[in-house]
Amino acid sequence: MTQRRALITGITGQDGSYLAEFLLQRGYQVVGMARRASTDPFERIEHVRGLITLRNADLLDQSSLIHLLKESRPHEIYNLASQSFVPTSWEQAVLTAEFTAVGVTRLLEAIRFVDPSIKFYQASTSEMFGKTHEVPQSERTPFYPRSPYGVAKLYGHWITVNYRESYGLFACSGILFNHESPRRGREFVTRKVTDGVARIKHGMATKLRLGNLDARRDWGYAGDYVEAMWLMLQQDTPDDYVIATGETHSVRELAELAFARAGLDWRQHVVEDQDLKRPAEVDLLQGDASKAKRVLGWQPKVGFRELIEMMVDADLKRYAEGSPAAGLPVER
Ligand code: NAP
Ligand code: G4F
Repeated sequence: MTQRRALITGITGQDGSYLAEFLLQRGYQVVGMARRASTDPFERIEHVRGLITLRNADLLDQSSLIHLLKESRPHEIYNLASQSFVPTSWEQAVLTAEFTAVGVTRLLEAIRFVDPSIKFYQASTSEMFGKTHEVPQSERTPFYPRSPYGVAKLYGHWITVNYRESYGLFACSGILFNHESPRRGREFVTRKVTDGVARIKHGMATKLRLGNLDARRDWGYAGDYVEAMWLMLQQDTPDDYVIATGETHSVRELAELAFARAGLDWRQHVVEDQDLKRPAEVDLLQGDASKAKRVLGWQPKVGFRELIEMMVDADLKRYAEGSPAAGLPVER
């Protein structure tokens, strides 16, 4: 049997790194798409860099995508690349749409042009539910995005569905709820908190400024979620799936748990900052992943407490070792 080849866009991101590991373990030949940078963005995939092929292309550039597909001839494409930070989507709304919305069409067009038998995974998001119509949210819940990011992702979702229905592509949209890990970017709230805890514990800071403490999210572990992406492309027919834990917790609960892990009282360190609140908020996300459980046989393995403790422990260790990757403060 020929070795399966997978192309991952967004290979340098959190999910790209876990998915690359996962596919390598299953014997795949992995090609990672990265955009050209003058600095080295490969920190998250350093440990697998010698095992994968890296290629330059950009979701903004149609011909680079066509060339990449012609050259790498993948059986499966996982489109994880996007401008993924919600607050930036208000500051760079047009660019977010170019990457996160129209970029999906460029990739689907490249598939149509080069090889319509390629299976396609689109990284959709619970942000599409936004101002939620019901709790919990499933594949049948109406969408109401609340940020330019959410709107752009909704376009990406529907163009994936449309190309499946229009051209018969094997195209799946995974509606993933928030998923985190020690590799999460420091601007996202879980990692901002666990990084902040470690900095405070090591005497490098005393306060941590946060925005809306009442917002609630369904937080899972990224390592569990990449398996669901792969499972979607192994089915007989393409479809869309919600991937979530089914639990919801507030940012306040997150802070309490993370500080307690380091023996600290969050109330002495967390400062609520109005400037960090969003123009329009998604107040409550809680997913119903029963379809994924029934059809894919998928369910999460890591719970909320274990996830946050894993992240705090990793950041404490990083600072204890004086890692240069410990980085600069993020005030977002
Ligand atoms: P991430 O860490 O922010 O990674 C995003 C990736 O996209 C990076 O590799 C980035 O490359 C790449 N990228 C951005 N613009 C690009 C462009 N124009 N051309 C090529 N590559 C580009 O995101 P993540 O957490 O791994 O999430 C993966 C995907 O799932 C994203 O699409 C995100 O929106 C979506 N999603 C995430 C979650 C979550 O909770 N993590 C939930 C639902 C959906 P650079 O290194 O060059 O910046
Ligand atoms: O960690 P966040 O920035 O993630 P958000 O906005 O939910 O988006 C993430 O998950 C989506 C899936 O639903 C992905 F599609 C998206 O790409 C990204 O990965 O914020 C979570 C919540 C928000 O309600 C925010 O207002 O935390 C609240 N929050 C409170 N203080 C904060 C802060 N968020 C950030 N980033 N920084 C704060 O200081």
